[in-house]
Amino acid sequence: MRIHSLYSCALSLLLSLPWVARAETFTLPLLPYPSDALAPHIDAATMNIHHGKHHQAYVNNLNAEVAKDARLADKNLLQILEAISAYAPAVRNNAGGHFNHSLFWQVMAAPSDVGEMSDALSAQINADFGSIDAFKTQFSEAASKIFGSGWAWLMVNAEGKLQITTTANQDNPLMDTVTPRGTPILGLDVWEHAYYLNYQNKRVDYIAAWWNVVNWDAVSARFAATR
Ligand code: MN3
Repeated sequence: MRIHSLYSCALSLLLSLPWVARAETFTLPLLPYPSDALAPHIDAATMNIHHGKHHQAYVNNLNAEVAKDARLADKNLLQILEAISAYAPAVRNNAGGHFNHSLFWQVMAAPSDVGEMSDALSAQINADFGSIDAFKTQFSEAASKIFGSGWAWLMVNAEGKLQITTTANQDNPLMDTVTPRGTPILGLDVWEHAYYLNYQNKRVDYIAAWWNVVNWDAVSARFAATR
């Protein structure tokens, strides 16, 4: 009897601890390259602050929100984003921030390691935008015109076509609050924290340099996964 009640007590204590009951705690992913790998296009100091401070804060804040809302306890990031209208604004900002930055690191690489666009991706870009250059021009223009903080995306939309879209703050096209929706395969962060140390107010220069570090192998793989 005594052993049983001790066991019950220990069990209920364990289950009351959020990190035991939760299926997942969100963690900061490692950068897939050294922080100076994208230089001179994106400098190491920017990468260290952006990844180690900004992205870490989104992860920490998301975990704090999960601890407050039991509905989030068994949800993965994709499930949270696709039903984001159900949750507090802080969930939207920080789940978005965590997803967007996790994607951003993956779709960049050192200039010597960016690979090539797959035949399937280049064919789809040609079909949907006319040419690779036309796509890059449209994407760069969309990114440069975002007022304030946000992201530019290349996504696969509901019709299976490639589409350029932009979102404010840490929103993304997976969210049920965002129009148009789709699956992002490339994203560009145009928050000032992404470029201000090196480029100050010259967002257009940052965007132009960023094309040198777009990881086409990774973008092509994301495109293939939507087929
Ligand atoms: Mn950012």
